[in-house]
Amino acid sequence: MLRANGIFITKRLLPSVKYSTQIQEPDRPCVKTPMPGPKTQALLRELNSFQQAGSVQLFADYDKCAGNYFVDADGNTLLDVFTQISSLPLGYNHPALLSAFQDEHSLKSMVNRPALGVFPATDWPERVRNVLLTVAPRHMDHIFTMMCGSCSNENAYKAVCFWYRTKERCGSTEFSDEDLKSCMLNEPPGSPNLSIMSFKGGFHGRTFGSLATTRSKAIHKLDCPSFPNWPVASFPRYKYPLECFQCENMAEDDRCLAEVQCLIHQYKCICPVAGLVVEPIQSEGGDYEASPRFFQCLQRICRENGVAFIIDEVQTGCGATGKMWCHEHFNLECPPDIVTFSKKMLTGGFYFKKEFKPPQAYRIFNTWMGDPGKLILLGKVLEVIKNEKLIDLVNVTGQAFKCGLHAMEQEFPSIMNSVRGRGTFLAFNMCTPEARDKLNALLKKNGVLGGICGEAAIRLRPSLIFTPKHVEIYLDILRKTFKEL
Ligand code: PSZ
Repeated sequence: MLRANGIFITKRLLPSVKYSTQIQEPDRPCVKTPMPGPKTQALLRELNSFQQAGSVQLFADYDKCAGNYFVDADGNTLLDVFTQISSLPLGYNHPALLSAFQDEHSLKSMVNRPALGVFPATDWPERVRNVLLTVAPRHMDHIFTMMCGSCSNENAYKAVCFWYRTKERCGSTEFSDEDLKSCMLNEPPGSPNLSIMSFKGGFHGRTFGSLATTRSKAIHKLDCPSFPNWPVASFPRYKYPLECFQCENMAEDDRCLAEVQCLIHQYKCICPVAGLVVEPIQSEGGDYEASPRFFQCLQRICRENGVAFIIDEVQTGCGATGKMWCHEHFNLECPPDIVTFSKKMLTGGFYFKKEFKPPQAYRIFNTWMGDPGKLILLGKVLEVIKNEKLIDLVNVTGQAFKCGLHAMEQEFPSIMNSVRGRGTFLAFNMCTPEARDKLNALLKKNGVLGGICGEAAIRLRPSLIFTPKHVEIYLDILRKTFKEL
């Protein structure tokens, strides 16, 4: 039996494979100095002298980081449940990744970084097929690679607008003189009045187009010109525990869906909605989830109104929710039109249906369009996920983690509530924003590097090699920290 803070799970649940978690890593966190420690403070002063370094929490000693443990400049060893904003699939210094460039061909593929849109390597088509397309969402067999999450969304929106205008031109790929002239003045019809709808609390990036759809916090958007006519709808805010509020939460789904429907109609005359972008679990905005039914209905509304349905899996993709893609939990009637990714996928990009392939070359394009080196690493990551059944591990660990958090919620009902999420992609709320910030700071002092989101939530984003053993360590420290609050 394994004990996860009062919750017992039988060993039978654990798949009988050797996990890479058996790679060398510390047994427990070990904090030696106050944080930021003296070396970290000196580095912060140095960096801040030529950069706005106010966001930097710690400097890492990446030579010493191992598995689930982050080691900072002052030698503090922390259990990492935030993993570089949810972007480390296999923890730190995984042997499969450290050895990825040992052969000369892989090394040269990394060193000679091509402009992928014009001079890809001879093995590029095979590599994309053997790596990215093997994990493509069902029936999504087209893909562009990109640099990061923001530019994946940015280019997905462009692909949607090309698709929409091509439909308006009845499939013709000819542009009128008026189109050609007006777009150079940023005016319609060449630069058409079209919009991408997003949700309150959504986060889709910080470049101008993606930022226009980001609605999580004002600080991300302030002082940047934007698209005033891009609509925003409510995203469900559920009451917890879910099983006690089924009717209320279903009514909440319906309220949000009615708003989407209404906005699409309202914007037909103002700035027609070409696409709608949604996170399967709103992450940066506060870890708000929605039911499969909500997503099924949302997709239906999009389809009925000729609106492209874009799912942003930048944070939720690559296994942490217990499926490769979080939207696989939703049993959608048909595949989404576009699925964007980055973070744990190591390269950015987006999967799309054939009809979203731009009619002309060079329209979705930039110099690098991704990086072959990252695809080599991703190939190794996917091999490890498969060989070591890491998605099964996520489900087992996630179950222990969620049970443990529910037990804590009962033990400390006045402090924490609303445990939620899928797989190890979990979160809970603290009673106040201040208590949340204090908890996160104290957790660090006690050896846990964690993340926050929304107003009062703690978000858990361990890598895929987090096991029930790590859950137990986390919950022990959480309990101890609650008593210090
Ligand atoms: O402030 C934070 O906590 C951040 S900073 C970046 C993120 C959260 N997330 C990136 C992100 C995302 O979570 C979703 C759902 N879509 C797009 C992005 C943007 O990706 P990047 O940062 O690679 O441009």
